[in-house]
Amino acid sequence: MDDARAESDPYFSRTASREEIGARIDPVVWGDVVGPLSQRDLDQYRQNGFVVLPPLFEPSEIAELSEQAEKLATRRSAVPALEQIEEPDSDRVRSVFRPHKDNPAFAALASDSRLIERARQILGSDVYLHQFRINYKPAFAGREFSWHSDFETWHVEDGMPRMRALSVVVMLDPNTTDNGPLFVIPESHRHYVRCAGETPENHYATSLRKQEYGVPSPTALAELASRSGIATVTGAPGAVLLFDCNLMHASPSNLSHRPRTNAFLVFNSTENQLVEPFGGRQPRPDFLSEQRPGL
Ligand code: 6CS
Ligand code: FE
Repeated sequence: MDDARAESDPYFSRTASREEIGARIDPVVWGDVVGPLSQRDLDQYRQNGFVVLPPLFEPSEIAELSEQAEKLATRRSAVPALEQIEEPDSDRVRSVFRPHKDNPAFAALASDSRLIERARQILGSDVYLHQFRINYKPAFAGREFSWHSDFETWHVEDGMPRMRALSVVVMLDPNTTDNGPLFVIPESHRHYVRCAGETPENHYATSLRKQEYGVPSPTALAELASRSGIATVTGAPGAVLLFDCNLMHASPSNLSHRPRTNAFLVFNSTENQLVEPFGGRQPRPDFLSEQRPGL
């Protein structure tokens, strides 16, 4: 490892042609904030890097959010095109960022205490919304997401200093083994894959459709997966997945006859505010990383 580099940035990545698996130096559960998660939930989260909670939302709440999500998926001229991401091979909507900006149902979800209290409990501090998106996977048409650690991108491209953030996924449809569910590598959050290659300018313009940098090699993925395999995350509508920002995850295309729409809310600790991107490029736009201090 490049020791001098690591001293100034323990999570440097995409600086060399060689990839490397390093260690996480941050806690997973930061502790000291009391909340609704049980000790068992916290232990599972700490050990595996994720935990699936049974539905926290009523069917009527999920029905309303699903209806609103459908509305947001139709292209709206008032919304910057960049916030509505299309599939790599068609003009179908793949993701809508910032659904809370002009939609009361998603605005309410963004400040829902059921989510915030749990995020606070894991991160051991107050939290704020770092990124909010809806990922759509229509029947027969929703495409895959490559293997990646979100943190690797957020660190290099957005300037998130430490691993003190998490994703809260609210399932708006049943997530089943055949409709493009999330795949995770349990325990991978304890390692850090320094990816090879350099980040191209304005990488986000292509990476949100199909990510190619910040994607570990098959060798690194095999090494991580050989320890504890790959888990498929399934759940009923309203179920909530909490997963660590550095958990290796991916998802296959939806080849089934049923859609899979999920809301992804990323909470960051208020003690982990963004700084300048560690990869040396311009910060990405606000819709990918909210509350960027005036840099
Ligand atoms: O670049 C990002 O921030 C996003 N990309 C992926 C594939 N996952 C997390 C995040 O939404
Ligand atoms: Fe991701």
